[in-house]
Amino acid sequence: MVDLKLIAENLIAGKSALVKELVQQALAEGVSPGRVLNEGLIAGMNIVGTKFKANEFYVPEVLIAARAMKSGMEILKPLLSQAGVKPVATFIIGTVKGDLHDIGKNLVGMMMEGAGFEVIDIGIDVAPEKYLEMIKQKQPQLVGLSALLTTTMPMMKTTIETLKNAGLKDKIKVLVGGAPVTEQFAREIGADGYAADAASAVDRAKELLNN
Ligand code: B1M
Repeated sequence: MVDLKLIAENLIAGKSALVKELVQQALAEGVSPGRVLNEGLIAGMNIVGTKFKANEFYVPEVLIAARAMKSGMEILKPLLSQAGVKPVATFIIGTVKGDLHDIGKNLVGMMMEGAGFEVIDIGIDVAPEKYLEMIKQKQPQLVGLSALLTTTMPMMKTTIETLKNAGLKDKIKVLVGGAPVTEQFAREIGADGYAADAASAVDRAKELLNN
């Protein structure tokens, strides 16, 4: 019988092929996709997040672990929807208009996926109108804006105002982040939350959804 902790441990170690193999084995032994997800992949990514916050892991280790998570998720995804396992929530993330930086955004997306969120990545240089269109289409509970340039930070405010003007802001929570962004700036522009790094983004997202 596969110990689900072994899936978590190999995910943390970034062993993609082994994670995939163990996920397949657990399913073949009759473990439910939901348990494999929660006690294997999500449990592993939680530890990756904790290590990242504690500076025990850096960006490369997180990316390698996220790749291992994705290899397990490829097998689980169709089975989870068949079994009616719902994601924690839907999260749309993008880098705001004028800004082409995507490494941090991708990391946030991966950590959120690792925490059980359905993540819809709408890319870089995302205009407020594109956010609007995607929110209407996908109906997320949470929207993430990333900016790495001081010159694109005001675009976060413009995006939030666009959502307000369209009457959508009350229906969703907006999380912002990126190297130059601060908690105070987030408050000033009317965001619901701010996170300094990808692991904290998961914590903040969960707090926002519980409020
Ligand atoms: Co650019 N760049 N860049 N760049 N670049 C910076 C950001 C800069 C600080 C470098 C510097 O001058 N020291 C500077 C900004 C200065 C400023 O505004 N104050 C800068 C500049 C000026 C520029 C250009 C204008 C350069 C030029 O062309 N003259 C240009 C702008 C292009 C544009 O966007 N329009 C430019 C271009 C580029 C590259 C294309 C070459 C490349 C981007 C490649 C890519 O992303 N695919 C690049 C890079 C790589 C950087 C640096 C070196 C690294 C950024 C990065 O990926 N960090 C950066 C300097 C630096 O930070 N040391 C720099 C790693 C990443 C994991 O961290 O993105 O901070 P970060 O994400 C973190 C957190 O911020 C947070 O979680 C992540 C993980 O913990 N986070 C969120 C991020 N988004 C979040 C969202 C959340 C929550 C948390 O909720 C939704």
